[in-house]
Amino acid sequence: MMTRSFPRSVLVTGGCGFIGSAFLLKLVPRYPDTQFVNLDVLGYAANPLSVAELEARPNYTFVHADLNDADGIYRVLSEHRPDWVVHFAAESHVDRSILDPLAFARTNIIGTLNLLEACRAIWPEADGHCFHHVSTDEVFGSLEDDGHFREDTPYDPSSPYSASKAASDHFVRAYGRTFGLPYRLTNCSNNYGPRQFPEKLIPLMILNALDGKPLPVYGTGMNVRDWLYVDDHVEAIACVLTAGRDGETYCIGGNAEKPNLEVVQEILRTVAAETDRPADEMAALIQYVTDRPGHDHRYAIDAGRIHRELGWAPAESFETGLAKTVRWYLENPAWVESVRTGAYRDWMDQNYGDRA
Ligand code: NAD
Ligand code: TDX
Repeated sequence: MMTRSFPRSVLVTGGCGFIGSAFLLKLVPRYPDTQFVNLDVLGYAANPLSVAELEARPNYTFVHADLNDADGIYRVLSEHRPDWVVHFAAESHVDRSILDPLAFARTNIIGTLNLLEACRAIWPEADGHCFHHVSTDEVFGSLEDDGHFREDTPYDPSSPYSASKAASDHFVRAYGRTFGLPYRLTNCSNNYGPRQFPEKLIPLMILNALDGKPLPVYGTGMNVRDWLYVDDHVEAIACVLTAGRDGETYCIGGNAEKPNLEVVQEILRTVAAETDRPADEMAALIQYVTDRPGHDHRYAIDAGRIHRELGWAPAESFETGLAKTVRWYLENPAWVESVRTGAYRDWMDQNYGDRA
């Protein structure tokens, strides 16, 4: 297996979001000779507190920019001239995509195209460059009770979110074939872990259970997701960046399939073990609510390729990853409070307002 080192400069989009911040928190200290540029619009799901500890590092810079502003994106890329781009930024929540599909088309499709165009402009030669597109297993649609998604599974997206991610995947591959853009693409399963915005299942359930608020389970609670601890995902991307091949796709999964109801019950057990709240009192908070329209029944990833070819495998089981996650939310009340009260927006204005 041929490997390469991290280059002089890497631009990360969406680095104030959940997975992008986990990527920066791990890799900025690990590669002090690489300059990391975090490009983020600071949308509702961004929290600069997540990456505040990186501000003091000389190899880290934040740039406030919107993927939908083609000229602005071109200016940022021309100024920083990154060798690699790792593209996390997106509208990421399925329920919001049902309420406002156009916002997803704008950022996930047109925004990705603006970034691809800027890369094409600053990278006249493919050599030494890389566009890493972070995508989702939701592009493959829904599985029945058996079978797994693999790199060659046909696309069949169900939600406006997954349709917009599928479109962006197609554009990335088209830029590879048509313009010779050097890209790598990863499709991964549901992530969980510290610093995830509490609109997604796991942090929502943790925080609502702690607050004694209802725990809304969609439909029967029998929909299945394959849970991947966020730091395992970060290591998988680092592995593809250094050891993967251009023009290739890698599926990343956590090997941890669970029906949603089981996830919620496991969360309640973990919260009960870490606090003095009785699990049966919290279980009474579970409410079965109207199902999500177009709700995919099951996702499951066959991560055999990245394991065989690049030697990656998840380090966390669902139980160990969930215990770390619950503990993180308990030990970081300032982060939780900033998200809950919206105070993080004032913090953003004070700290980043002048950089807009
Ligand atoms: P997130 O919503 O937590 O963060 C997204 C970040 O992108 C935010 O910081 C936001 O401000 C930024 N952003 C949004 N629109 C932007 C724009 N127009 N210009 C610049 N920045 C913008 O999302 P996440 O969960 O960290 O997901 C990151 C990526 O991983 C996404 O591409 C998502 O599709 C993909 N993904 C996520 C999961 C998951 O379970 N969370 C699973 C598979 C794939
Ligand atoms: O309140 C809830 N109740 C509930 O039952 C929420 C928010 C979710 N759910 C269900 C819907 C799903 O079956 O839990 C499951 C997980 O839901 P989400 O956390 O919204 O994730 P999902 O829709 O599976 O998509 C996630 O994984 C793939 C990410 O949000 C995407 O960005 C990623 O691409």
